[in-house]
Amino acid sequence: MLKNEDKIKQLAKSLKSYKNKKVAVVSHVRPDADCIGSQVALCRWLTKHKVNAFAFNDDSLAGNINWLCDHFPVKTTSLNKLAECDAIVFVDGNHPSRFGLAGEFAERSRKPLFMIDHHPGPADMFTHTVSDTSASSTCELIYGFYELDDLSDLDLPAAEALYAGIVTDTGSFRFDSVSASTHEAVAKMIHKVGLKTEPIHRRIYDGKTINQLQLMAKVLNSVELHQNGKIASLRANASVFRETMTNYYDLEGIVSYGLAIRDVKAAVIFTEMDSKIKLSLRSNSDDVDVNVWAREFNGGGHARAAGGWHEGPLEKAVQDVISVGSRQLHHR
Ligand SMILES: [Mn+2]
Repeated sequence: MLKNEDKIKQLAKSLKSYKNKKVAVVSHVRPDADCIGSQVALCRWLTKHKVNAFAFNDDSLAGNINWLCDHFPVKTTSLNKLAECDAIVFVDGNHPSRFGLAGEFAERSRKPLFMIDHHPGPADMFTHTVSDTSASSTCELIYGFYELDDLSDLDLPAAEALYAGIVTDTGSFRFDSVSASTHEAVAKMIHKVGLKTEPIHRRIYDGKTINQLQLMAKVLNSVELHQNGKIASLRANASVFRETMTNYYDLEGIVSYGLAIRDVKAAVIFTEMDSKIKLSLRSNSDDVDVNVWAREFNGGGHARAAGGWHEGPLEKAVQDVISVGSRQLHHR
Protein backbone atom coordinates (compact mmCIF):
# COMPACT_ATOMS: atom_id res chain seq x y z
CA MET A 1 0.00 0.00 0.00
CA LEU A 2 1.45 3.36 -1.00
CA LYS A 3 1.52 6.28 1.38
CA ASN A 4 -1.15 8.93 1.03
CA GLU A 5 -2.73 7.41 -2.08
CA ASP A 6 -5.76 9.69 -2.23
CA LYS A 7 -3.78 12.88 -1.85
CA ILE A 8 -1.31 11.83 -4.51
CA LYS A 9 -4.18 10.97 -6.89
CA GLN A 10 -5.82 14.35 -6.28
CA LEU A 11 -2.59 16.25 -6.77
CA ALA A 12 -1.84 14.27 -9.93
CA LYS A 13 -5.26 15.25 -11.27
CA SER A 14 -4.71 18.95 -10.46
CA LEU A 15 -1.30 18.93 -12.11
CA LYS A 16 -2.62 17.25 -15.26
CA SER A 17 -5.06 20.13 -15.66
CA TYR A 18 -2.03 22.30 -16.56
CA LYS A 19 -1.78 20.61 -19.96
CA ASN A 20 -0.14 23.02 -22.45
CA LYS A 21 0.56 25.42 -19.60
CA LYS A 22 3.78 26.05 -17.68
CA VAL A 23 4.58 24.52 -14.31
CA ALA A 24 7.78 25.20 -12.34
CA VAL A 25 9.13 22.49 -10.04
CA VAL A 26 11.52 23.88 -7.43
CA SER A 27 13.71 22.22 -4.81
CA HIS A 28 15.54 23.31 -1.69
CA VAL A 29 18.83 25.21 -1.48
CA ARG A 30 22.03 23.16 -1.13
CA PRO A 31 20.30 20.38 -3.08
CA ASP A 32 20.63 16.66 -2.44
CA ALA A 33 19.76 13.62 -4.52
CA ASP A 34 16.24 13.34 -3.09
CA CYS A 35 15.17 16.85 -4.06
CA ILE A 36 16.84 16.78 -7.48
CA GLY A 37 15.65 13.22 -8.16
CA SER A 38 12.11 14.31 -7.26
CA GLN A 39 12.29 17.31 -9.57
CA VAL A 40 13.65 15.30 -12.47
CA ALA A 41 11.12 12.48 -12.10
CA LEU A 42 8.15 14.81 -11.56
CA CYS A 43 9.16 17.01 -14.53
CA ARG A 44 9.36 13.93 -16.75
CA TRP A 45 5.92 12.83 -15.52
CA LEU A 46 4.49 16.30 -16.25
CA THR A 47 6.07 16.28 -19.71
CA LYS A 48 4.37 12.93 -20.46
CA HIS A 49 1.11 14.70 -19.68
CA LYS A 50 1.94 17.56 -22.05
CA VAL A 51 2.55 20.00 -19.24
CA ASN A 52 5.50 22.34 -19.96
CA ALA A 53 7.67 21.61 -16.94
CA PHE A 54 10.68 23.60 -15.73
CA ALA A 55 13.05 22.68 -12.88
CA PHE A 56 14.87 25.35 -10.89
CA ASN A 57 17.37 25.42 -8.03
CA ASP A 58 19.43 28.34 -6.63
CA ASP A 59 22.64 26.35 -6.18
CA SER A 60 24.92 24.15 -8.25
CA LEU A 61 24.85 20.37 -7.84
CA ALA A 62 27.51 18.26 -6.16
CA GLY A 63 29.65 16.30 -8.64
CA ASN A 64 28.15 12.91 -7.75
CA ILE A 65 24.57 13.95 -8.59
CA ASN A 66 25.22 16.17 -11.59
CA TRP A 67 24.29 13.31 -13.95
CA LEU A 68 20.64 13.71 -12.88
CA CYS A 69 20.54 16.87 -15.01
CA ASP A 70 21.08 14.72 -18.12
CA HIS A 71 17.65 13.21 -17.37
CA PHE A 72 15.98 16.61 -17.05
CA PRO A 73 17.72 20.00 -16.99
CA VAL A 74 17.72 21.74 -13.61
CA LYS A 75 18.33 25.44 -14.27
CA THR A 76 19.47 28.24 -11.98
CA THR A 77 16.38 29.90 -10.47
CA SER A 78 15.14 32.80 -12.57
CA LEU A 79 12.46 35.11 -11.16
CA ASN A 80 11.38 36.09 -14.68
CA LYS A 81 10.88 32.46 -15.65
CA LEU A 82 9.00 31.71 -12.41
CA ALA A 83 6.72 34.66 -13.16
CA GLU A 84 5.86 33.10 -16.53
CA CYS A 85 4.72 29.85 -14.95
CA ASP A 86 1.08 29.11 -14.13
CA ALA A 87 1.81 27.13 -10.97
CA ILE A 88 4.76 26.18 -8.78
CA VAL A 89 5.45 22.78 -7.20
CA PHE A 90 7.78 22.63 -4.17
CA VAL A 91 9.46 19.28 -3.58
CA ASP A 92 11.40 17.88 -0.57
CA GLY A 93 10.80 20.87 1.71
CA ASN A 94 7.71 22.40 3.25
CA HIS A 95 8.61 25.95 4.17
CA PRO A 96 9.41 28.89 1.86
CA SER A 97 12.64 29.57 3.78
CA ARG A 98 14.06 26.29 2.44
CA PHE A 99 13.60 27.35 -1.19
CA GLY A 100 15.71 30.51 -1.53
CA LEU A 101 14.54 32.77 -4.36
CA ALA A 102 11.55 30.59 -5.27
CA GLY A 103 10.40 30.66 -1.63
CA GLU A 104 10.58 34.45 -1.49
CA PHE A 105 8.80 34.65 -4.83
CA ALA A 106 6.02 32.32 -3.62
CA GLU A 107 5.33 34.40 -0.53
CA ARG A 108 4.49 37.40 -2.74
CA SER A 109 2.79 35.41 -5.51
CA ARG A 110 -0.88 34.56 -6.06
CA LYS A 111 -0.08 31.54 -8.19
CA PRO A 112 -1.28 28.09 -7.14
CA LEU A 113 1.45 26.55 -4.95
CA PHE A 114 1.76 22.78 -4.59
CA MET A 115 4.01 20.91 -2.19
CA ILE A 116 5.21 17.28 -1.98
CA ASP A 117 7.40 16.48 0.99
CA HIS A 118 8.25 14.21 3.93
CA HIS A 119 9.52 16.67 6.58
CA PRO A 120 7.53 17.54 9.74
CA GLY A 121 5.83 20.89 10.39
CA PRO A 122 4.64 22.12 6.98
CA ALA A 123 3.87 25.83 6.44
CA ASP A 124 0.22 26.60 5.62
CA MET A 125 0.82 28.65 2.47
CA PHE A 126 0.27 25.85 -0.05
CA THR A 127 -2.83 25.28 -2.18
CA HIS A 128 -2.54 21.51 -2.21
CA THR A 129 -0.05 19.28 -0.45
CA VAL A 130 1.17 15.73 -0.10
CA SER A 131 2.97 15.88 3.23
CA ASP A 132 3.92 12.50 4.67
CA THR A 133 6.56 12.26 7.41
CA SER A 134 6.43 8.47 7.28
CA ALA A 135 7.66 8.36 3.66
CA SER A 136 11.31 7.33 3.28
CA SER A 137 11.95 10.09 0.78
CA THR A 138 10.18 12.58 -1.44
CA CYS A 139 11.19 10.35 -4.34
CA GLU A 140 9.07 7.53 -2.89
CA LEU A 141 6.08 9.90 -2.93
CA ILE A 142 6.85 10.99 -6.51
CA TYR A 143 6.98 7.32 -7.52
CA GLY A 144 3.33 7.26 -6.42
CA PHE A 145 2.46 9.67 -9.23
CA TYR A 146 3.55 7.04 -11.74
CA GLU A 147 2.20 4.00 -9.91
CA LEU A 148 -1.23 5.46 -9.10
CA ASP A 149 -1.73 7.10 -12.47
CA ASP A 150 -0.17 4.95 -15.17
CA LEU A 151 3.03 3.01 -14.49
CA SER A 152 3.65 2.71 -18.23
CA ASP A 153 4.67 6.40 -18.14
CA LEU A 154 7.71 5.40 -16.08
CA ASP A 155 10.91 5.26 -18.10
CA LEU A 156 14.50 4.41 -17.21
CA PRO A 157 15.72 8.00 -16.62
CA ALA A 158 12.81 8.71 -14.25
CA ALA A 159 13.44 5.44 -12.40
CA GLU A 160 17.15 6.24 -12.02
CA ALA A 161 16.32 9.67 -10.62
CA LEU A 162 13.81 8.20 -8.14
CA TYR A 163 16.23 5.48 -7.07
CA ALA A 164 18.99 8.05 -6.47
CA GLY A 165 16.73 9.93 -4.05
CA ILE A 166 15.44 6.82 -2.31
CA VAL A 167 18.87 5.23 -1.80
CA THR A 168 20.47 8.40 -0.39
CA ASP A 169 17.58 9.51 1.85
CA THR A 170 17.39 6.03 3.41
CA GLY A 171 21.15 5.65 4.04
CA SER A 172 21.14 2.80 1.50
CA PHE A 173 17.90 1.28 2.85
CA ARG A 174 18.95 1.15 6.50
CA PHE A 175 16.90 3.89 8.22
CA ASP A 176 13.68 3.07 10.04
CA SER A 177 11.77 5.16 7.50
CA VAL A 178 12.18 2.27 5.04
CA SER A 179 8.95 0.31 4.62
CA ALA A 180 7.65 -2.50 2.46
CA SER A 181 6.38 0.11 0.03
CA THR A 182 9.90 1.55 -0.33
CA HIS A 183 11.22 -1.84 -1.42
CA GLU A 184 8.12 -2.50 -3.53
CA ALA A 185 8.63 0.77 -5.39
CA VAL A 186 12.20 -0.23 -6.21
CA ALA A 187 11.18 -3.78 -7.18
CA LYS A 188 8.55 -2.43 -9.57
CA MET A 189 11.06 -0.05 -11.12
CA ILE A 190 13.43 -2.98 -11.72
CA HIS A 191 10.65 -5.09 -13.30
CA LYS A 192 9.06 -2.32 -15.30
CA VAL A 193 11.99 -0.49 -16.91
CA GLY A 194 15.00 -2.68 -16.12
CA LEU A 195 16.46 -0.31 -13.56
CA LYS A 196 20.03 -1.33 -12.67
CA THR A 197 20.80 -0.25 -9.14
CA GLU A 198 24.51 -1.02 -8.73
CA PRO A 199 25.75 1.59 -11.25
CA ILE A 200 23.75 4.25 -9.43
CA HIS A 201 25.40 3.39 -6.12
CA ARG A 202 28.75 3.64 -7.84
CA ARG A 203 27.93 7.02 -9.39
CA ILE A 204 26.78 8.40 -6.05
CA TYR A 205 29.18 6.83 -3.57
CA ASP A 206 32.31 5.90 -5.50
CA GLY A 207 32.80 9.09 -7.47
CA LYS A 208 35.11 10.57 -4.86
CA THR A 209 38.33 12.41 -5.60
CA ILE A 210 41.54 11.86 -3.65
CA ASN A 211 41.05 15.36 -2.22
CA GLN A 212 37.66 14.36 -0.84
CA LEU A 213 39.21 11.30 0.81
CA GLN A 214 41.94 13.47 2.34
CA LEU A 215 39.23 15.82 3.63
CA MET A 216 37.39 12.86 5.18
CA ALA A 217 40.59 11.67 6.84
CA LYS A 218 41.18 15.07 8.43
CA VAL A 219 37.60 15.45 9.60
CA LEU A 220 37.35 11.89 10.98
CA ASN A 221 40.54 12.59 12.89
CA SER A 222 38.72 15.34 14.81
CA VAL A 223 36.23 12.90 16.37
CA GLU A 224 35.38 13.41 20.03
CA LEU A 225 32.96 11.74 22.40
CA HIS A 226 30.75 13.55 24.90
CA GLN A 227 28.27 12.55 27.61
CA ASN A 228 29.80 9.18 28.46
CA GLY A 229 30.20 8.29 24.84
CA LYS A 230 26.56 8.89 23.90
CA ILE A 231 27.25 11.84 21.57
CA ALA A 232 30.00 12.00 18.93
CA SER A 233 31.19 15.22 17.34
CA LEU A 234 33.25 15.96 14.25
CA ARG A 235 34.73 19.29 13.17
CA ALA A 236 35.50 20.73 9.79
CA ASN A 237 37.18 24.09 10.18
CA ALA A 238 37.74 26.38 7.25
CA SER A 239 41.42 25.42 7.00
CA VAL A 240 40.73 21.74 6.17
CA PHE A 241 38.89 22.82 3.02
CA ARG A 242 41.79 25.04 1.99
CA GLU A 243 44.35 22.33 2.70
CA THR A 244 42.50 19.73 0.66
CA MET A 245 41.09 22.12 -1.98
CA THR A 246 37.55 20.92 -1.29
CA ASN A 247 34.17 22.38 -0.44
CA TYR A 248 31.59 21.91 2.32
CA TYR A 249 29.47 19.66 0.11
CA ASP A 250 32.37 17.23 -0.16
CA LEU A 251 31.48 16.29 3.43
CA GLU A 252 28.02 14.99 2.51
CA GLY A 253 27.13 12.02 4.72
CA ILE A 254 30.32 12.01 6.78
CA VAL A 255 28.43 12.84 10.00
CA SER A 256 27.00 9.30 9.97
CA TYR A 257 30.45 7.89 10.74
CA GLY A 258 29.95 9.26 14.26
CA LEU A 259 27.04 6.83 14.65
CA ALA A 260 29.30 3.92 13.75
CA ILE A 261 30.90 4.14 17.20
CA ARG A 262 29.48 1.63 19.69
CA ASP A 263 26.91 3.10 22.13
CA VAL A 264 26.77 6.47 20.36
CA LYS A 265 23.16 7.69 20.02
CA ALA A 266 23.71 10.95 18.21
CA ALA A 267 26.39 12.57 16.08
CA VAL A 268 27.01 16.18 15.10
CA ILE A 269 29.37 17.71 12.60
CA PHE A 270 30.38 21.36 12.95
CA THR A 271 31.35 22.94 9.64
CA GLU A 272 32.86 26.43 9.45
CA MET A 273 31.10 28.24 6.59
CA ASP A 274 31.18 31.95 5.77
CA SER A 275 31.95 32.92 9.40
CA LYS A 276 29.03 30.83 10.67
CA ILE A 277 28.94 27.23 11.85
CA LYS A 278 26.74 24.81 9.96
CA LEU A 279 25.40 21.96 12.07
CA SER A 280 24.43 18.59 10.77
CA LEU A 281 22.89 16.17 13.27
CA ARG A 282 22.08 12.47 13.13
CA SER A 283 20.46 10.10 15.61
CA ASN A 284 20.10 6.33 15.55
CA SER A 285 17.75 6.07 18.49
CA ASP A 286 14.34 7.23 19.75
CA ASP A 287 16.25 8.63 22.75
CA VAL A 288 17.40 11.62 20.73
CA ASP A 289 15.17 13.65 18.40
CA VAL A 290 17.58 15.77 16.38
CA ASN A 291 14.71 17.73 14.81
CA VAL A 292 13.84 19.12 18.28
CA TRP A 293 17.55 19.64 18.97
CA ALA A 294 18.21 21.48 15.68
CA ARG A 295 15.20 23.74 16.16
CA GLU A 296 17.09 25.40 19.02
CA PHE A 297 19.70 26.39 16.45
CA ASN A 298 17.68 27.95 13.63
CA GLY A 299 17.13 24.65 11.90
CA GLY A 300 15.18 21.42 11.85
CA GLY A 301 14.61 18.37 9.71
CA HIS A 302 13.63 14.87 10.74
CA ALA A 303 13.81 13.06 14.09
CA ARG A 304 16.92 11.20 12.92
CA ALA A 305 18.53 13.71 10.54
CA ALA A 306 18.49 17.47 10.89
CA GLY A 307 20.54 20.60 10.35
CA GLY A 308 20.98 24.01 11.89
CA TRP A 309 23.25 27.04 12.32
CA HIS A 310 25.32 28.60 15.08
CA GLU A 311 26.80 32.12 15.01
CA GLY A 312 30.19 30.77 16.08
CA PRO A 313 32.99 30.70 16.83
CA LEU A 314 33.51 26.96 16.45
CA GLU A 315 34.51 26.29 20.07
CA LYS A 316 31.40 28.09 21.38
CA ALA A 317 29.21 26.22 18.89
CA VAL A 318 30.50 22.87 20.15
CA GLN A 319 29.84 23.87 23.77
CA ASP A 320 26.31 25.21 23.16
CA VAL A 321 25.17 22.46 20.84
CA ILE A 322 26.48 19.60 22.98
CA SER A 323 24.90 21.09 26.08
CA VAL A 324 21.46 21.24 24.42
CA GLY A 325 21.91 17.67 23.19
CA SER A 326 22.91 16.52 26.68
CA ARG A 327 19.75 17.98 28.18
CA GLN A 328 17.68 16.05 25.68
CA LEU A 329 19.55 12.86 26.49
CA HIS A 330 18.86 13.34 30.21
CA HIS A 331 15.17 14.10 29.75
CA ARG A 332 14.57 10.55 28.57
MN1 LIG B 1 14.26 14.12 1.35
